[in-house]
Amino acid sequence: MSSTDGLNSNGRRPDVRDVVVVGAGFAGMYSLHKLRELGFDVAVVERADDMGGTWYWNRYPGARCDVESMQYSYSFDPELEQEWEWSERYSGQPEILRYANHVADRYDLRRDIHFETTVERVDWDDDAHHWRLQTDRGLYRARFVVMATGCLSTTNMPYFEGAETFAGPTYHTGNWPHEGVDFSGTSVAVIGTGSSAVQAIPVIAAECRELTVFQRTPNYSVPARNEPLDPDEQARWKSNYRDMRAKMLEQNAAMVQRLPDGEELAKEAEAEEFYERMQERWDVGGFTFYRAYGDIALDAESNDRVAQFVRDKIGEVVDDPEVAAKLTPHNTIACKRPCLDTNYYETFNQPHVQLVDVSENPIERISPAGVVVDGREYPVDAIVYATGFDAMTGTLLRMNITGRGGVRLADHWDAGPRTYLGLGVAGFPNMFTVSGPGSPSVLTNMIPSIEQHLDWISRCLVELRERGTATIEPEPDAEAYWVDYVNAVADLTLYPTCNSWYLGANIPGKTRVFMPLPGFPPYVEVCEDVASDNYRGFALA
Ligand code: N01
Repeated sequence: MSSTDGLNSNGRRPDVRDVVVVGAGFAGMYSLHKLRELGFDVAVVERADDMGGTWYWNRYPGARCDVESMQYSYSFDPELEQEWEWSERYSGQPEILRYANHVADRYDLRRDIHFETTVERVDWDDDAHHWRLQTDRGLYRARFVVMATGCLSTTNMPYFEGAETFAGPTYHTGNWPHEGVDFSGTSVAVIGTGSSAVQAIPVIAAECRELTVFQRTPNYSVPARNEPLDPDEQARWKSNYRDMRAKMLEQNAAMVQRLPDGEELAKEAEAEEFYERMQERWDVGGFTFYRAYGDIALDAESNDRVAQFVRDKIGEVVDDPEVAAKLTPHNTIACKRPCLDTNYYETFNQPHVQLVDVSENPIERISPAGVVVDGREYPVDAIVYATGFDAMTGTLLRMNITGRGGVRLADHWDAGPRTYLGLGVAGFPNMFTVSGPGSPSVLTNMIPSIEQHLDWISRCLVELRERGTATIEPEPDAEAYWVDYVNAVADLTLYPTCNSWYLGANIPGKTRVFMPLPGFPPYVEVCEDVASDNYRGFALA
């Protein structure tokens, strides 16, 4: 497609592309492939020097996907899914990054990706009806922008007095050195006990001389039971991939579990039956644990029964009762993103690993020699910040986006993110957010969610092209309705009851709003319905 026969090309400047996609992770890669195949003139801008998004940045020891390999992959090309061989039940970061690179080569993606290009401002030009993206490598113009910026792509570095005075090296799990880090013979501090730390701690402990973990909130973790992928299982999936993909899309989290979902209420189960069911799932490993009963995320009494099962396990696994008590959470289980682990609790039985509880006495400061808590200095050679991300909104807000009439996205989202379907924002025409706030996104297997969004966006762009429609944007009423709807659905669950990053509670000053929408299948139905009903709730002009 030439630059003159693009979307509503009348009077269009030759340097205005059809679409600029921001980000070259799994969302950006599929955006490029899909939209290019449909004849759009697309460029991708990416701040990293290569593909992979999350899997490019998160190279910390033990980084691994919590979604099983046969399901954490693209479905758009049956040949691709047949030819790629996964080696483990859950893929490690290096293997996922190899897969991303394979996809990039197979579909010749690199030629339209501009690496090492950071977006600094994004402005809608009301007169010209296009976006201007100012980057550190120059200006891009596009009729449409696709924000494929990821949900967990801006790291959270909490302020600690004296952090800059620390004499040794510091690392953040979300921005790990590519050459790797050799911890052998050293003493290491890990700050944080979220999913990243739960994966990294056992691996760092196996390498270093001494490990000190600073824990503000203990976390529930269930064994992943990772293992080499059984070739028969891989063959079974491959011989039936279309059906399996369809089954995945019927699930709330867009992934099938190893055991069937229990529909019964946990609080009503007989003690023996309850224990056997939970134990079976504990042994099988993975998120199937949370599907044992139908009401774990809905009913406080049922939830606490399941939480107690995990608390008891911590007590059984951890030798020192004081350490076990510190590691034992008392909040709602699965309210923060559940962790899967390989020997996490067991690691605290090793004599060179110590746990420092900073829930009541926060980290006071970082000294040149280490971490200071309650007046005591813990000397270390290196500090690993496993302190998470400014999730879902951080990266979008950092790009200084202004929409119609110069309205800043930061102002429009002052009281929390507002979107329609998690796909668009009122006053920000022709801008699509992939897995944006208000969509199931982080509560699902991300790759199917990404594909669903991109399939919807590309259908929309094709239809606009066919009709000669220049702009699409959510109507303010539709957006307001959607924000209320997302909150109402979240309030049916126990999710809003703890300080999670889903709520923005991990970032000081961030407005607390539950950002993702629970439930993938009903969401997909609404998206389809909206598109089929002439993009109901969107203004087309
Ligand atoms: O980050 P987190 P993460 N002083 O925000 C602590 C995905 N992921 O990088 O709980 C002391 O969960 C903080 O304490 P608290 C997954 O979706 C996926 O681990 O706020 N501690 C917490 O313990 C996951 O949920 C995979 O009290 C401080 C930790 O830092 C998401 O990424 C693997 C502190 C941050 O935990 C984020 O996980 C890994 C302070 N001032 C991650 N500030 C997969 O397998 C923060 N903390 C796909």
